[in-house]
Formats: sequence, structure tokens, C-alpha cells
Amino acid sequence: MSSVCVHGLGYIGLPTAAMLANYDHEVYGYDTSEEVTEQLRGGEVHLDEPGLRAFVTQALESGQLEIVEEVVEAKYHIICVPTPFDDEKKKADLNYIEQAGEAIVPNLVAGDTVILESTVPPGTTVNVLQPVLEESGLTAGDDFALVHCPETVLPGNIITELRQNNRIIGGVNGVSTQAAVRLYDSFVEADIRTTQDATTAEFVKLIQNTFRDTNIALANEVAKLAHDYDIDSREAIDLANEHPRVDLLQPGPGVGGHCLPIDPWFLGQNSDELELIEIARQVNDGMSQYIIEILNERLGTVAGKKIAILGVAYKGNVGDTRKSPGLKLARELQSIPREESEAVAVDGGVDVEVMLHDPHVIDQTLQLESLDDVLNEADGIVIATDHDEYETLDPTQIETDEAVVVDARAMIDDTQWQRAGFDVVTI
Ligand code: SAJ
Repeated sequence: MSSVCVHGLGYIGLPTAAMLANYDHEVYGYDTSEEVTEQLRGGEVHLDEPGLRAFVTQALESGQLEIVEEVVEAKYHIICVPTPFDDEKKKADLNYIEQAGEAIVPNLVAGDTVILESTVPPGTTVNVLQPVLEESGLTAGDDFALVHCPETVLPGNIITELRQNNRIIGGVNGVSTQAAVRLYDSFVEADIRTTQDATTAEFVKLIQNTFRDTNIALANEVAKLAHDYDIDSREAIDLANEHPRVDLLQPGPGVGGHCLPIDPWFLGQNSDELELIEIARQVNDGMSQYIIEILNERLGTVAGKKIAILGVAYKGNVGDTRKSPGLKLARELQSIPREESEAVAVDGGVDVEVMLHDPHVIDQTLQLESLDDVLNEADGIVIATDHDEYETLDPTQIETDEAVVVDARAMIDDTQWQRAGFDVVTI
């Protein structure tokens, strides 16, 4: 068993620290936020993830996980800090990675291993982190091991996927790679694939999420084409996927979360070759305008109308609103320029009343309303998130029966709703 210092106790770092501790490693959890470390020391888990509280409590109570105030010496350092995305410049901000590296420098001893798990543009491990760590006077590959091992867990299923997902480990040399393999081998039940190159490991993680984003863009374009031919896109995709070598994902209101809409840009950070991938991003980002077009067409105009958005989380059954397609749609509805309509609001935009509902999101800054209120008053209803709760909506219980419904997640039974008088468009 080894000593491990985990840097960054967020959605990846905290479950990883607890996992290692529960597999008997001697783990030190460090976070630059005092609020986070204080809460954890008091037994409070600051993240909403199934099973995480019990998992962390077990690690803390066994004494194998200690939350520390300063970075400590350890055989392994695992960096799980955020890499925020600058939307304007379409670039990753790597400051947290550099700061984590600087904090390791005074604690780095020959024979240690430094692992970067954060998602980063290709080249970051060797071009950004390595020079910082070498300020210690030690050389990567010769004196200490340095690797990239991307995290691949799905929010909502993190603890299971930490054990069961295949891992990819790329070190700056073979010795580095093998040092990291030994650690992951102690809890990963799936395959551990290696590459003698940290940049390849970084690249692989990014093309996984880019594959998904581009696939969804194709599904979204298929949905728009199907609409023009007056056929059901979901049925068409389902039938197309009968082919053993076809696997289209599902269309929707756009792609949210902190990975799929961002990682394609990381991929192009140090290259000029983004072409298809950039267009796919535009297709997915354009879905909110497509929904507004449908609403305009069916309602005459959205100006002066009340639009209910069901779901402001970025995907079903989670409470995370990062890059949420529902919120993007709300913002765009509220900022339609006045030249596009006669109905002008006080602030100069078009007067659209947007009402939001989400049973999973807890956010005081959003004015979330009750399901009954938004449904009974709406001229237009958009289902933007595939929360289970929306599957069982009963159209006969809604006071109005003239609303236009844009079901961007194919959640409701359109025949039943049409029978109840609603004008339903499924994307
Ligand atoms: N979505 C669609 N259609 C689909 C599937 C998803 O529109 O058919 C939308 C979702 O509603 C959501 C967005 O895409 O708005 C992203 O959701 P997701 O479930 O595809 O992905 P994330 O961001 O929750 O997690 C992804 C995962 N990557 C892959 O599956 C390749 C996860 O394994 C990664 O760990 C995570 O990104 C990450 O951290 O990179």
C-alpha cells in the first residue's frame, strides 16, 4: 500500500481519494478551498453524488483518509483540479494545474510519481506541468515518474465507474507509466491500457467526448431533416441503429455539461485542424434557435407569449446546470432583438415571459416555479431535460389545452397529448 496525496477534492478528486483509502492506501486529501476542507473534516460532503457521502465517511472513519491543510510528501500525487474554459478565447485556463504543480515542488522526492487526471489540451503534461515540477531540481522520467491518466466517470455513477471503467495511462517514459499502473491496479477492475506518451493519453480523453458531441450533432441534423420530411426522427434513428455498425445518439435541445461542449475546443487549442468538429459544435449550439423557430412558426410569434421550459439541468435526473441547454434557450428567448418583432419589452428586447421548472435543481438565483403553475399558464411548453418526472405528465390535468409543446427529449406520448388538444412537435 502507498501514500497518496490527492490535489483537488471535487467530483473526481474526492471519490478517488475515498476509493484509494477504502483500498487501504494512506491518503491525504488537499483542497485550496478552506470551506471544502472544513466541511469534510466535520463529516459533511459538499457534493451531490449518489453513494458518495457514505463512501467518504467510511474512508474518514477508518483513518485511511485524512483531510490536510497543506500539501504533504507522498509516494503518489494525483492532480484533480478544474481546468476552466474561457468561452471568448475558446481556451483552457491551466492556472490551477500550474498552482498544483508549484505546491508539489517542495514536497517532491526522488522516486515519487505525479499523476495528472484533469482534462487538459494535448501537450499540457509535458509542456506545462513538467517544467513546473522540474523547478524542484529533479528530472521527470529519471528522478520522478510523470503521467497523464484521464478520468472518464459519468456524473451520477462515479463510484461504480471509478472501478469499472477501463483506464488509459500515458507516462513520459515506460518507468513512469508502470509506476502509475501499480496504483490504479489496486482498485480498477477493468482493463488498464498504457501508452508511453502522456500527450496520447490527453488526446484520447478529448476524442472520446468529441466523438459523443459530433455524434449528437449528426443526430440533431438528422432530426431537422426528419422534421422537413414529416417523419419521426427517433423511430428513424432507432431503426438505423439496427445495423450492427451504426450507433447514432439521440437528438435534443443542445449539448450541456462541463465536458462535451468544451473538450472539442481543448482538442483544437494547439492545432488549426478543427473543421468538422467545430461545425458539430455550432449545430449543437444552434438547437436553441431551432426550437425558437418552431415556437415562432407554431405560435405565430413568441412575442407576448408565455413559454414554460421543463428542465434546466444539463441532462436527466441530475441537478447540475452547467452549460444547460434549457437555460441557454431561456436566455435566448429573453434576448430576441426588437427588430424581429412588434411586441417590445421595457428593456428593448421582445416581451417573452419565460417560466422555468426543474425538480432536481436547487439554485436560489433561478426563479423556479411549480409544475402546475408553469403548465397551466403556458402558450408554449419546451421539454428540455429528460428527467423521469416528465415521462408521466398527464395532459388532461393541464388547464390550457391549446399550448404548443416542443418535446426536445421525446419524453411524452404525442398521440395522447394531441388527442387532448396540444400541438406537439418532437425533436
Ligand atoms: N446528450 C444528447 N443526446 C444523447 C446523449 C447525450 O443530447 O444521445 C446530451 C445530454 O443531455 C447532455 C450532454 O449531451 O446535455 C452531455 O451528456 P453525457 O451524458 O453525454 O455526458 P457527460 O458530460 O455527463 O459525461 C461525459 C462522459 N463521456 C463519455 O461518455 C464519452 C463521461 O464518461 C466523462 O467522464 C465526462 O463527460 C467527462 O468528465 O469528461
